[in-house]
Amino acid sequence: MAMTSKTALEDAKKVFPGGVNSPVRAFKSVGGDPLFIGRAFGAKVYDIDGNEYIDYVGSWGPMILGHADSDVVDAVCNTAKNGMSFGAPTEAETELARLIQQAFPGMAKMRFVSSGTEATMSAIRLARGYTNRPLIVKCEGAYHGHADSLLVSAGSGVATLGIPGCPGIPEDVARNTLTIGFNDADALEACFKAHPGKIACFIVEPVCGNMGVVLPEPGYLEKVKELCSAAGAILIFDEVMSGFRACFGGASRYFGVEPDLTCLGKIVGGGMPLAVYGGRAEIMSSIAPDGPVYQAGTLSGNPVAVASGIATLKKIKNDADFYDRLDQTSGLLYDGLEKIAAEAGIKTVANRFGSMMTMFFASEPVKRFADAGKSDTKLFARWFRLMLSRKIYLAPSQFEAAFVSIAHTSEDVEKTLVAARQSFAEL
Ligand code: HOZ
Repeated sequence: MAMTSKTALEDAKKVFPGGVNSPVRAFKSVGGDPLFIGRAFGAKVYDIDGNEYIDYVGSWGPMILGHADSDVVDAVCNTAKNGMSFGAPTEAETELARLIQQAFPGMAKMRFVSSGTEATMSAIRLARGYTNRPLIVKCEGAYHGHADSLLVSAGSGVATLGIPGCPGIPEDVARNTLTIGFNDADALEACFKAHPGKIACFIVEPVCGNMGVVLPEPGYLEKVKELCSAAGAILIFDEVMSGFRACFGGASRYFGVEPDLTCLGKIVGGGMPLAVYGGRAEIMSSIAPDGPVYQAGTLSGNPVAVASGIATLKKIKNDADFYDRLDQTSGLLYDGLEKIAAEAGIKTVANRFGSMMTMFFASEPVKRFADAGKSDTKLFARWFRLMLSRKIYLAPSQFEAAFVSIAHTSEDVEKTLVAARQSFAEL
């Protein structure tokens, strides 16, 4: 008998905790069962039950070209035919690095890894190794992957599931992570004052994505850069989500603030497991084998993932009005949702950075996690399910982003807005 999403989940639960390989996929905070996906093409995903959905999850960010883009698929297939992994350098890695440098000129030197978690974890180690300082500062509700030091007061699945503190992280490790509110430069200044010469870095998503989308207030990024420089601490921008979302570059290019180190993932691998950290050459020269800070990986710079990244970035770069078109479609969706929610009398706050956005079921502006946390998550969950029943696939959490790809058409957006209007009416 053919499997359905329901029976596939039961089967998966026998081998995976919650039946999934990453917690937010389990739909725990919105109810119902996750869709098991059979295939995806362009802006659509198809579940194994035979349904077609307009997809705003986009594999949680990477699929900016839409699913199964033919140039990317060709690059991946052709590369795989010549070997899947060598554990040795290839010329293509340098080619991808050069492309990344065009978008992130501050990444004078970089290191490829396989996931955003690895990138941020390694950047933190580098910052500590380079400065010889123990403490790090992060923002409440920010999620920088699941490394021990970074799971303190984390967003994404940790916020979604309401996990207060993660067992398994020794007190001694957690103590070295200080947390402050996003958009609160005074709090960062206070940290530097309270711990002089002890803070290795401030790691921040310049545009938050993992507490839902939250934008930096004017002057905030400039101020944190100034504070970090004055304190001799490394400023790390985690642009795993914001990288390539609003321009051929990141929030650093968009807002004109250059960090010391940058972490990228998702789009940079075009849907394959590839991420990267990099920045000032002087700092990066502390990484082994040039320096003593050790970090390695069998699949780092994997040729198939690198080919996918090159094909993706080239396609974006060579398309002169790529970001204008993407912005137009994203704006249509964002403006439409705001208008429809207001007409329905539902209090929402929508935040957008280029092609990533979150509609919070909140009544006050969302500038940090404390604001996002006031959202009516139960109402969001009902709306999510109503939208899903109308074949619109959104991230199953209030504290995540919706991603628009270049494959989304204005018709897709119109259909989404019709579904949104009907769903709001039913709340
Ligand atoms: N950490 C991702 C969301 N920000 C979730 C990844 C996944 O479940 O695939």
